[in-house]
Amino acid sequence: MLEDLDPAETREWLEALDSVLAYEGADRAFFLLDEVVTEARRKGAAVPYRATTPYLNTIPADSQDRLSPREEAMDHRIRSLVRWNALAIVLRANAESSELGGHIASFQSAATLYDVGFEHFFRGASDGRGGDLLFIQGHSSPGVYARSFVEGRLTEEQLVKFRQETGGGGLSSYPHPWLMPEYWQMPTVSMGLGPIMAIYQARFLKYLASRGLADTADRKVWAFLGDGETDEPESLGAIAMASREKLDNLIFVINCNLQRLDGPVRGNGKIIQELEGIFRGAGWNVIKTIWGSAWDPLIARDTTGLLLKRMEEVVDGEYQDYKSKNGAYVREKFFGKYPELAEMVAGMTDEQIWALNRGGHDPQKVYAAYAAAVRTTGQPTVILAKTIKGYGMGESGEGQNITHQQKHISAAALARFRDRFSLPLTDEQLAELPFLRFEDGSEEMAYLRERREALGGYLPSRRRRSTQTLTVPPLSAFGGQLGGTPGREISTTMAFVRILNTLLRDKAIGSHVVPIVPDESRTFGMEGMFRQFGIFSQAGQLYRPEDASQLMYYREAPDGQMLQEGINEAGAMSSWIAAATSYSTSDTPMIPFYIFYSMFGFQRVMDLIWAAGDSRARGFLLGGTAGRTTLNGEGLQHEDGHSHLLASVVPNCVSYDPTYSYEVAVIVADGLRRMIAEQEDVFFYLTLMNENYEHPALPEGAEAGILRGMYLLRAGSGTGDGPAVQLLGSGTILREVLAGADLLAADYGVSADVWSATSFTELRRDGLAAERWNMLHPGEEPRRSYVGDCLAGRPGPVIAATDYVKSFADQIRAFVPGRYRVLGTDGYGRSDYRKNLRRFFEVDRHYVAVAALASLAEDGTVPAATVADAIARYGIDPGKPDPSLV
Ligand SMILES: Cc1ncc(C[n+]2csc(CCOP(=O)(O)OP(=O)(O)O)c2C)c(N)n1
Ligand SMILES: [Mg+2]
Repeated sequence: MLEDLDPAETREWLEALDSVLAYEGADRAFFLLDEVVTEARRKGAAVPYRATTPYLNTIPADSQDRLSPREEAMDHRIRSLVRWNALAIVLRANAESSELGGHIASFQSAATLYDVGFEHFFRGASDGRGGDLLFIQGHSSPGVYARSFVEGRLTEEQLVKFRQETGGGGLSSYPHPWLMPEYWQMPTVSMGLGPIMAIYQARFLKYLASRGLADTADRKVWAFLGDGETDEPESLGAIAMASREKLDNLIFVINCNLQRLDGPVRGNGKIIQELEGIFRGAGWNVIKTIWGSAWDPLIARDTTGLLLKRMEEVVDGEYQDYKSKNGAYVREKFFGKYPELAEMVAGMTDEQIWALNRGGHDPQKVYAAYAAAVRTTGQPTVILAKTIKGYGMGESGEGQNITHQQKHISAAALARFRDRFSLPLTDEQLAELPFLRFEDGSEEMAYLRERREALGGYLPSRRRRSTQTLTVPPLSAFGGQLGGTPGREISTTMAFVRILNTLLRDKAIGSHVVPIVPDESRTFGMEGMFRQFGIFSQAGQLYRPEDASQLMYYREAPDGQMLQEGINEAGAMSSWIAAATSYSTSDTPMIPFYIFYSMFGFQRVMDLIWAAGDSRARGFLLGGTAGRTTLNGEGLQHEDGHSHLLASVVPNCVSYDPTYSYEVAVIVADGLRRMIAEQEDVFFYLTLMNENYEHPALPEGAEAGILRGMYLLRAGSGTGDGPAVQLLGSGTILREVLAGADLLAADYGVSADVWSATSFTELRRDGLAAERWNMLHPGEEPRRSYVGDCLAGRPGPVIAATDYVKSFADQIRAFVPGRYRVLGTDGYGRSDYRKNLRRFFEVDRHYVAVAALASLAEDGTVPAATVADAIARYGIDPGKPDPSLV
């Protein structure tokens, strides 16, 4: 705070300002102030930047949009029942023990924020426009179920099965489209993912409109966040994009109850002011809803600014403390600091002081904020609403540090809750925790229905299938990839880019394809698409690009098809999710291809990929520059040897490690069939490599094997009486396997069948399914795994080699008949030539041959001396350190 060196002079300036405000209005006052500050800066005065405004409501009391008295009364009655049901859902679920969990305090603090939205703002989908998209704070879900019950959308049987889902018909703990596919749209409970996904959903709605694919003009994306949640880097990490892209269809509502799980969010500061500064700095429209209407008369009487000074000097830790106590305590601690303030409230009772409400609990203030937010153009809006965690829970939790996980409420506190919200329950009924709804034919029920009808139907609600069915091209459309590349060496990345180009030009689905890159187009040879398909930019291109004279210049356009997300994998993944769920959120199926450095995929944004699975996303993820020894020069942080293992644990992710361009084509064509034509809720992950080699043509009849995970690529040359082995390989290492087979034949007369194992993960899933069926169907003809089908009767031990950790190929061990040995790239990567890396990680042709001979020796088919001979012949040092440990 600066010192006032000349109060008389200060008064003169302020009086001048008062008169401008009175006679010429706020705009003129702002203009003059801005001129004065600019002039001072120009003259060299150091005018400090202030990102924040006073700790007051942004919307003054006299310019609020208002609910009518009837609406306010109706809303209050409805909200009271919703509050009660939300509490009863959790209390009843935990009646036996606390095993099931659930949260009460978060929703009680946010009830008004949701309620005003559901009654007056959130648009349903039945108006044909697709409706608003709601990101509900995960642990507030009991409140949303509670409302759906009052609306008649959920039954009592469902409510009593909160968090009891395994038998069917239960309600999921948090918003999960996977578990409640006709209800929840957006998974949110991993903190931080909701906000970033919301930003990209809002941008994708603009993309659809800009490209003429869907009318999204009236739709809003509402994201509800906790104040503690804003500490997640994902929550705030993309907010500048939202303002840059002028996402006026995006509204963040941050429930500032000042607490997170353990304690205060900013005990020593003010979370609302901090967030205001951050969002204003990032170009957002910020609406602070701090004080409820009960404060308005006091604020109006604060002519000296002393009340504001007190409001500003008190930190959040104290504000929280006040609300865990009582009115007398607030009088003493807050107002009592200054005699003038104590005097201001001298005529008020302790109850009246206690009733000085916070903005987020005042429906009029919340309504005013929402009304202003939906009117805002050219900017996203954030509403910072101050609330009380555990509102209404009294001594069982209000404002207390323990409240987040409180699942029990004393009988006395329950009775006070009933009284406070005028619930029609006797003391005896209280104990039974009955769920409450209004009678059919009641005024409240009629009002509820009328409101939701006016707003286009009930929410949340999710579309399972798109009504639009796109015709996907047959495999033959990718003819260029099926015939091989005799005499030409290309990478699978190149093959993929050609496939993508074919799809982009396809008459039926071309406009639905969304190529997404995080600043790696040139890495993957996709820069040719810039000019042809354009990079999406609402602003178009306000400059002449440096390379304008070139064929493949950098072109940005409002109808650009590519999403170039900058160096931002989380953002790119969020864009992919928006496109991959567009069949549901906008009834407009899109086909996103997100291509990234494979090391910066699953490892970097696994939690978003998990949320994509939960969201029933449909689309393609492409791990470019994949393989620990194939991306050779980049070293430890870049060389991916495990993304396939990570992919394998996502239940609806179908993943492949193809070697040849025809395999890529067959897999993409099948992905289109499953996800787009048949609307199956799966998504595909393919690894693509940057190593160039010649590709053979699609072998006759190989398609089914490619998709199931393995097919015989080359039969061994043996006649049947000599030693034989079965060799499996994937990705670039399949080529080492082929070379190893040649060595075995030439140097040791061993015949090797070589299998292309396009997906160890799909093979394992198939094997596990067969094994499970057999366990549960004793006495019936056992089923055999596909691996078993392929290898049954084939001579010799089985050896697999990949560019991934050994666990990857090891997945199928249980289904391999006979001896099984696995080579892989366990350990940290490092930079070198591919040849040296493959030697180092022991996955090159020589190791393949030695491994095969070692297995034959263990089977007693060849003598141990043969293995020793090969080790010497291929120059392998047996004393070499284990690469997984160095
Ligand atoms: C990534 C992640 N980390 C931790 C949690 C566990 N968690 C759930 S709620 C919560 C506290 C939330 O505080 P806040 O965001 O302020 O929400 P409030 O309940 O106060 O509205 C925590 C830590 C989580 N769900 N996700
Ligand atoms: Mg909080």
